[in-house]
Amino acid sequence: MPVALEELARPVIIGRSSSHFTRITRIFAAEMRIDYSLRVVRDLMSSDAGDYGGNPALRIPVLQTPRGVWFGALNVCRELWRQSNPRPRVVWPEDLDEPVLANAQELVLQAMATEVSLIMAKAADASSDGNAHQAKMRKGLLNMMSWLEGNARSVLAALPPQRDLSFLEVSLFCLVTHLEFRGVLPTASYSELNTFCQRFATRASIGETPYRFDT
Ligand SMILES: N[C@@H](CCC(=O)N[C@@H](CS)C(=O)NCC(=O)O)C(=O)O
Repeated sequence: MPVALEELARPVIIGRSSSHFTRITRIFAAEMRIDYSLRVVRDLMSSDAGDYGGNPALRIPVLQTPRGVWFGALNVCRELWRQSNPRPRVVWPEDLDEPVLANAQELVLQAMATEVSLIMAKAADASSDGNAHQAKMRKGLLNMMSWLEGNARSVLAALPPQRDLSFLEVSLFCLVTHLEFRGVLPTASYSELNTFCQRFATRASIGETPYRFDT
């Protein structure tokens, strides 16, 4: 295949190396051994959907493929999985059929979204810390983190043992390490979550996708 066409066929992840939702997709790409290029969105305050690969939500990540564009981390991960060969055994959110597992997934994604809101509010207005809704969001985030810390052991034990990867573990890892990376919350006291992160960080896909601010 000529080089230009090969480049076109290579999927493009539109995102940022400092973004936790983007990192989920980059870990999946690494685990699925999918070669991709990263198109960095430099200004997250842009209100031009074109800067986000056409995503009307003005959010990252987005995946561009010859078949079309995929909005959002879960969609992106599923498409990367569909493109992989062999396909690893992945536990997806809809496979989590026990309350502790399903609730853990809900709280991880909600905590990630709350973190985005807190970071974006601060970026837009450095004096926003005193706002009542910010205080509520921080309280909710602390509540979610203590729930996750208290339930981490049973969550991890309840995951199907015959798996290569789960969306839950990848997103949990990205959440906990991002809180520390962005200085949103100190995480040292979450010993169960830190033990999980240390173990999960031994995967090659983690070393290949460190958080950093794109220059
Ligand atoms: N539902 C989306 C959420 C993605 C999201 O919130 N991404 C953040 C970056 S980590 C973002 O684009 N923030 C821009 C904004 O809040 O305006 C997903 O699952 O991918």
